[in-house]
Order: sequence, then structure tokens, then C-alpha cells
Amino acid sequence: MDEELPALGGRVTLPPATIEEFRTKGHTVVRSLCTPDEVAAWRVVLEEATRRGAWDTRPLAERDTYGRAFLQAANLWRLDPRIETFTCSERLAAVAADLLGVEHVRLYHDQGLLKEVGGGRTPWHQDQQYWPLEHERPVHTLTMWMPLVDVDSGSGSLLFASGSHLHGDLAGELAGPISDESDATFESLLTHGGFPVESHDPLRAGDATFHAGWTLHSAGENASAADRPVATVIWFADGCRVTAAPTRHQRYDLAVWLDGADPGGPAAGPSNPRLPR
Ligand SMILES: O=C(O)CCC(=O)C(=O)O
Repeated sequence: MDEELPALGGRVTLPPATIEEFRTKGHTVVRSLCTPDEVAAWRVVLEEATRRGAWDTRPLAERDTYGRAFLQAANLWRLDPRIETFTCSERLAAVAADLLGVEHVRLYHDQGLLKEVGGGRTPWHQDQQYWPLEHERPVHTLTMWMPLVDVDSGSGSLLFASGSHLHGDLAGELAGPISDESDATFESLLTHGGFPVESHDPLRAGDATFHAGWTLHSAGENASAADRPVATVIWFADGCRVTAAPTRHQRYDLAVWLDGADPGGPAAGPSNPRLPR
């Protein structure tokens, strides 16, 4: 491992209230999951890989709503092998497993999400709409969202619709891919008294929020004077199977993030290592 990059070892014991919040609301926060020194070292590597691997680097004005939300690059650990230490870290994976209440998680993929200065809102969406994963536990996927700089509502921190994860797919095909249309569908659901909207603002660099795969969430625009780099890691409960009849959107994820595993079969390929804890 690179001498200058800190290993993220050591266990974090979650207070019962944090686990309870995740289970009832579908989101929670773990403060100081990484120390300022750890984040400062990892930020350089994660941000560089995000910029290098970004899918859409046209000027902001030429991108669509989704493109204006952030520069996005995924599987950073494959772009820069040093990042495996971060993405597959035992400290992070153990928090994920404890929140899901399982012995082990597997990696789905990591992502760098850098909301540029002037970057737009991230529309309301449910991540699991894209993920062809099933398990007997209704909550079997989750995302860690760790800002690499201090953030608040003015720089694009996350908003969560509390309790939405308990209702599964809220809009089905009506929502479609993340867009102005999906945003409008979910906005109208929220306006009609759906779920309380909450955040964990402000967050320091190295704090991390965790949300379940079906938790409806969005982020504000970045009206601050600095870019908002974020590292995310998505995991699923060990033992998940691939959905037997994946939707059109899920077939993309199946090919790209699950090594084209067989529908109905185990989700356990080389891109999805079972992580130690
Ligand atoms: O960073 C953002 O603006 C959105 C992140 C998000 O939707 C996610 O990580 O699931």
C-alpha cells in the first residue's frame, strides 16, 4: 500500500440510536468516521480519480439536469488500485454490515460525486430502482456518502425522505431514470404529505451519511464558492441474489457492476468481494 495513504482499520462501535435511526428512517449519520488527516490524504487520490474517470465533462451549461448535478465516476478502486484500501476498508464495511444487521456485506461499487461550483440539484430518486438485487431482508442495500470537504445545504448536502425506504419502489416505471420527470413525480409525492424531509447538515469532512437503497433522497445545488467532492461506497448484504427478471435499467447494472451474473443466481462475482469485518 502507498506509504502516505492511511489504512482505514479499527472498529467503530455504533450507538444503538444510530442503528435504530437507520432502520426506522432509512438514513443516519456517523460523525468523524474518518479523521481530518485520513480525509486530507484520501481526498487527493479520490478527487483525482473522480475527475479523471468522470463520464460527462462537457461545460455545465451543455449538460442535462442529471449531468449538471455532479461529475460522476464509478469503480474508482479499479481506476486507481490504491483506492481498494478505501473502498474495501474493514472500518467502512463493518458500519455497513451493522446498519443492515448482517454478518458480512459485499461491495456493489464505489463512486466519486463531485458537485462543481454552480452545479445543479440532484433530483429526487431511489437508488435501488437500478439495482437488480434481492434478499429475504427487505433492507439489503445501502450507500455511504462521505464528503471530503465540509458541506451544508448551500453546497449540496443530501436530503432524505424519512421512512420512504419501508415502501419499496414508490413510483415504478413512472419515475424513470433520474431526470426532471422523476424529480417532478417524487416532488408531487412529497408535497402530498408523503414523508418528512430531513438532513444531517452540516457535515464535516470525514462524517458520513448512510442511506438504504429504497430511501428517497436528493441534494441541493452547489451555491458555494468551492467544489463539493464526495466519496460514496455502495454495499449489499452477503447472500443477495440477482433479480430473476431485471428491468431495462437493471440490465445495465447487471452487466456493468455484477459481472453479468445470471438472473436468479447468486450476486457474488469478482467485482463484488465479500468484505472482512
Ligand atoms: O451527491 C449527490 O448529489 C447525490 C448522491 C446520491 O444520490 C447517492 O449517493 O445516492
